[in-house]
Formats: sequence, C-alpha cells, structure tokens
Amino acid sequence: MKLTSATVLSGGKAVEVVWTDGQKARFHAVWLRDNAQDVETRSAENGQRLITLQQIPRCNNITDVSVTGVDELQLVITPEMKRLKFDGDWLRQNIYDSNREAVKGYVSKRNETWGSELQNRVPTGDWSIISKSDEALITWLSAVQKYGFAVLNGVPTNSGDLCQVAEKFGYIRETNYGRWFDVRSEVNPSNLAYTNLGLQAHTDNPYRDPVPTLQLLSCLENTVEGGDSIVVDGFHVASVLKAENSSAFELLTKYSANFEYAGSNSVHLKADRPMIELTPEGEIKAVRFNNRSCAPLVHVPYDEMEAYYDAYRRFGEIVEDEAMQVSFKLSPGELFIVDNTRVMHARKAFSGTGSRWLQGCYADKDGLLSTLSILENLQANGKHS
Ligand code: NM2
Ligand code: OGA
Ligand code: ZN
Repeated sequence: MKLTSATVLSGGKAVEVVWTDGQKARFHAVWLRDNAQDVETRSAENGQRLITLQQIPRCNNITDVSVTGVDELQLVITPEMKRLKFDGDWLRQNIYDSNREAVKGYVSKRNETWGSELQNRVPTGDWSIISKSDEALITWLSAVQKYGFAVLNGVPTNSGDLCQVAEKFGYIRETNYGRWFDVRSEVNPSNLAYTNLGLQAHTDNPYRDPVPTLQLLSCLENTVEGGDSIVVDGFHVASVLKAENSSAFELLTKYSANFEYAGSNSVHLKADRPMIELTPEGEIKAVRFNNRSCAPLVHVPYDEMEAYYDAYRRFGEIVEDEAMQVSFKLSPGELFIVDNTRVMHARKAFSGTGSRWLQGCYADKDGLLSTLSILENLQANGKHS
C-alpha cells in the first residue's frame, strides 16, 4: 500500500497521511520527532535511541510536508529545523490513531481461543524435523503463540534432554525446582505434582512474580493406568465467564488473589496477583489459577468476598467443562509446551502399578516470540533454511 497524500493539521501540531486503500492516520509532531530514524537520533549499529526526550524541544511543529515517489513522508520539524523521512510501511505499522476496543477483557488478535474442537487437530510438531528446518520450527512456535500450547513428538528420552527443546528457541528459566525437574510419584513429596494424585487444571508457579511464562513437560515413561493430560485455554475460560457474567469476570480482574508455596524447607514464595490480569488497555494478559497454591485471600473487600468466591467457583466450573478441554496421554518421546500465562494443564490420577516419569522445565515466552519474529523475517526475505 502506498502513501497518497499528507496534510498538516492544527497549525503544524500533527499531520494526516492517506494511503491508496483509503486508510488515514494522524501523527503528532512530537511523536514523529521522537521517532526520527536518522543516525543522530538512532544508533546505526543497534537501532537504540541515542537521545533523551529532554533533548527535544517541547514545542514541535510540522512544516514542508510532502509525499515522495519512493513512498516516503518527508517533513521539517521546527524549531530544530530537522528534516525527517518516514517510510510509508513503517508509518502504517505504527498507526495509533485508530478506534480502540472500548470493552475491557478482549483477547489479542494474535491469540485464537479454543475448546474441545481442537482435539482433532492438536498442534503437533516433530523434533527431528523442527530441530533442522526453520520452516517447521516457525510452524510449531506459531502454534504456541496462537493457541498457547503445542505437542512435540520424537523428543529424546535421556534425562535432561527436554532442555534441548527450550534451548532451540530460547532460554530456560531456572527456579527452586531446578533447571529441570522430575515429575513422578515420590515419598515425602515437596509438591503435590510429585504424587499420583489427579491435579485440577492449573497454571504453574502462580506464587512467583514474575511467573514462568512457558512450561515444557516431557514423557520418559508412562505405563500406568490414568495419568492423562488435559489442557484448557484460560483466555477462552475468561471470555466465557465474561460473556455469561461480566461482574464475576470483573471481580477476578479487579482484586489480587494470594498465592503461596512453602513446600520445602528452603523455599517460601508468595505473589499477589489477580486470577485474570488485564493490560491497561483491557487485553486479557494472563490467567493464574491453581487450587493447591491459593493462599488466604485478603485483598478482596469484605462486602465482595462471597461474590468473589462465586466468580472463582464459576471459573473452575468452566475449566472443568469437557467442552473446554483437549486431552491426550503422553507416551515416551512426547512433550507438550504451554503458555503458562494462558493455558492451564491438568492430569488425571494414576495407578500405583506401572511407572510414570515426566520431566519438566520452565522457559521464557518473550524469548520464544523473539526467535519466532527473527525466523519469520528471515523467511520473508527468503533466507531461511
Ligand atoms: N513442579 C512440577 O506450580 C506448581 O506448584 C506446580 C510444579 C513441582 C515444578 C508443580
Ligand atoms: C506439573 C504438572 C502434570 C503431570 O508438573 O506441573 O502439572 O502430568 N504435572 O504430571
Ligand atoms: Zn503443573
């Protein structure tokens, strides 16, 4: 899409640009000056901004506006008399003059919510392929971004091998549980995950701030009866709750819940965060839900505590609705990854006969998305392997 025209507004305080498809957007003088692309404003080596806002005069004005044949907006900013050039595509990607979602509690367009219909098309990759092909890796990482979870087959089953998967796209988040951890039934377990009990769908480590944003769980042995895995899209659950009872939804966003873990002698972790966290713009940003680690709630006012419990209960009922669930039983060499700020995971109880051995680790979602962005750019430029 090309720029067609540019008009100065409000005596130079802003400019309105128009593209060939009719899209219009206004940009302020101060915003354009701050985002100047020249080498005095941005380092040519790393793209970081070299100047502070204090080095830009307060009263910026736009003059001498034109649109060039190479799809560039050119203008001069006074009083510095600085000539600036902006690529039409860059402006398009950075439009802020748009109708905002007025409602609080929407899901980003990058995320697609799901329920049990995903059962028949679980996003699945193969380690032997994604470890060699960027294209296959992009597909798998995109699924994590879009659905908040994905399965991977063909993962090696030596102790610690799952770390190779996390290291393929980013960095392991080491915690009190170690760089990675064994999940199996233990004597004197430091965590209920280390038993054969069923676990209600949950996000991990809600008692940590910041919470680990990704979890990988890899299967080394699984001959028990039961022990099936279930995943539930927390953004979908939150959206369903909002649609059926907006004040219940609001209660879970409005007050911090208390989360705590002190299951081993050397650890006492606490974090107070809402069960449904929104950005200031109202996007659903994170879900924290974990019955085992919910501490006494002390931030909900007395007059709203009963209603809060009703909302919390209803959230759990929606989580347990089979229409919200995708389930599978992991075999050795299979792993699943969840966006731990969005997708909850559960396990069914399992028998004492046979053996069940999983290994888990945490990793950072921002690193995964960074790798995805780089790979996508390479692909767009025809450079991927
Ligand atoms: N483990 C598996 O967040 C939790 O407490 C769930 C975590 C022990 C690292 C279990
Ligand atoms: C966990 C967990 C599930 C399982 O380790 O965090 O939830 O299938 N385990 O054992
Ligand atoms: Zn867990």
